[in-house]
Amino acid sequence: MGILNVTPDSFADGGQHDAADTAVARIAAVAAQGAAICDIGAESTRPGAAPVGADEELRRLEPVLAAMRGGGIDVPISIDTRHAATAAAALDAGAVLVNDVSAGADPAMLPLVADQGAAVCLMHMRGEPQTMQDDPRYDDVVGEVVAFLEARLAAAVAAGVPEDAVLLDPGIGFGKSLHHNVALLAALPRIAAIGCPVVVGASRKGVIGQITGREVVDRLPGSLGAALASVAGGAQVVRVHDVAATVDALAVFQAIRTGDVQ
Ligand code: HH2
Repeated sequence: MGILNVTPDSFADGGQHDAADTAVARIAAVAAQGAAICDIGAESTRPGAAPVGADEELRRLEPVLAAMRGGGIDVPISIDTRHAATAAAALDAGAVLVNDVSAGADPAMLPLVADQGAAVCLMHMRGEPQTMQDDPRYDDVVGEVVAFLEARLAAAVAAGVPEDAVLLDPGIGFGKSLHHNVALLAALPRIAAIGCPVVVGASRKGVIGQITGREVVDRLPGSLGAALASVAGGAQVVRVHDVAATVDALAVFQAIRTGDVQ
């Protein structure tokens, strides 16, 4: 899953793709580099970010939605939003997946996904982006995240979303310390055992910086380590900024793991 943030303030690519031409070019590049899906977000959810309403999200997304409606985009699109109104507009323009970092907190979100026959990624977050990194605490981070994801999966199914249309994500960096993030990355088999495809987004995040001592722009090697470890642990989707490098790393990893080389 390649990332496109049409935001002025995302932590890794803020301000790079918020003009119409650069956003559409980024989608084409993500596809050409081998991503199976392009995840488009219009609200930064980095620690400390102020919330963005659906109106502003839709204003930022409009050029991309217009390109989607015009048929100029040939990679499956995921819409990264907490707002059902934004998800509805993106699904209407052809998106196939709603990536909701609040796991369906908007009461209209899960019924919308069910009605539209879309898929949904439900992510664990503790608190709100603005304050989530203020001393997050858990008694048992893995157990609490697993229980939350199971409960949100049940809520999605109750709303009419088929279980096989749900993906689950432990939410790396969303209200978690370094130790919490590492514990969750090490516990992916437990999350995968819930039975849904697992998504992991660790690309260029603070956990990579804390382990390697690198600034955001120098976190590609560390991010590749996290992507490979995630897939080894059972993740089916890795959400990344550096698509070409990740595709190559995964190709080598999978060839060795399966012995399938032509
Ligand atoms: N992380 C971010 C945003 N959306 N969605 C899922 N499912 N999993 C994640 O880990 C995840 C996510 C934050 O990363 P990014 O979009 O690069 O930055 P920002 O929130 O600053 O736009």
